[in-house]
Amino acid sequence: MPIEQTDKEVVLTHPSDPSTSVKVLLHGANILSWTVAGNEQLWLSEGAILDGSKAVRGGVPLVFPVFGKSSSGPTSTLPQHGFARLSTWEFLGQVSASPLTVQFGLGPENVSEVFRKAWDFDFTLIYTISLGADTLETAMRVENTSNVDWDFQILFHTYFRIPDIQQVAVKGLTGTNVKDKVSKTDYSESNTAVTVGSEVDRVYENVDDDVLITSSGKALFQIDRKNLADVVVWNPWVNASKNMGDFRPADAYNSMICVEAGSVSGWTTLSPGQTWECSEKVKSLL
Ligand code: TA6
Repeated sequence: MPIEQTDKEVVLTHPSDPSTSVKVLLHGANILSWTVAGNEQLWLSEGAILDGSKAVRGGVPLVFPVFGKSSSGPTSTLPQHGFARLSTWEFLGQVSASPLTVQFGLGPENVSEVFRKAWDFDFTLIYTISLGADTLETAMRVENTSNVDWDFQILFHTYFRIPDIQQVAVKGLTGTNVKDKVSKTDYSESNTAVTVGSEVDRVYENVDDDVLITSSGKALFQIDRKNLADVVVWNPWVNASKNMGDFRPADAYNSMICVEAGSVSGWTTLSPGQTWECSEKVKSLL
């Protein structure tokens, strides 16, 4: 069956290869797994909590309407990274057979009272997921269904599974402005290949080039983005991994890297009736 649905999750299986699939948890519309020819492409923590009580540690959590924590404005009382990853989305069904494509929806009616009070605007999010033979495409349509303007940030917080962090590099970031949360500095990236040898938590702003994740010089993933100008690179390394209760095993920082496509270095304002769209296409080159 190309699409299997339970009350908790939806699984898409590629029509011509049963070992190529994507699994989506309705909680957060969080992609938990993406396999290509039987090989898992995403990292999911062994300690990930999947019962809806917490954000999922791994796969592709959705960040909306705020990235991180904001100190002022309507999103300032929302939790880190907003409510999209903490809400139960509606499965809207299949929209195409080739590529196999499904949609999920989120509106105020799906958001908890607490978050609604915190961010009391009408909105509609339509999340589209397409599974190709070696690609995973995710797209988001944001609509302001209220009668006032509101601002938002959005990001696909993708956890990639990698063989060894010491061999990994991220390419396509050269010359971009970086907001480095670890060193608390801003600078222009001079490296042609960004490597990880300690905790990394950076927002690369207005990245023009396609982004490539490589291992020992061999391309693993190619990331194409539409309307997602920023790229966040995160690896918690030793200490921050230990400080996260749901990050397991503790040395898993060796096997994951977050390379996150987003619109987070500023805010997007939507007026009543206006819509905004973005997408990311990841190609597995393994
Ligand atoms: O996207 C990187 C980041 O913002 C880091 O600062 C780190 O906090 C990470 O997200 C995980 O955030 P979480 O709220 O899921 O623990």
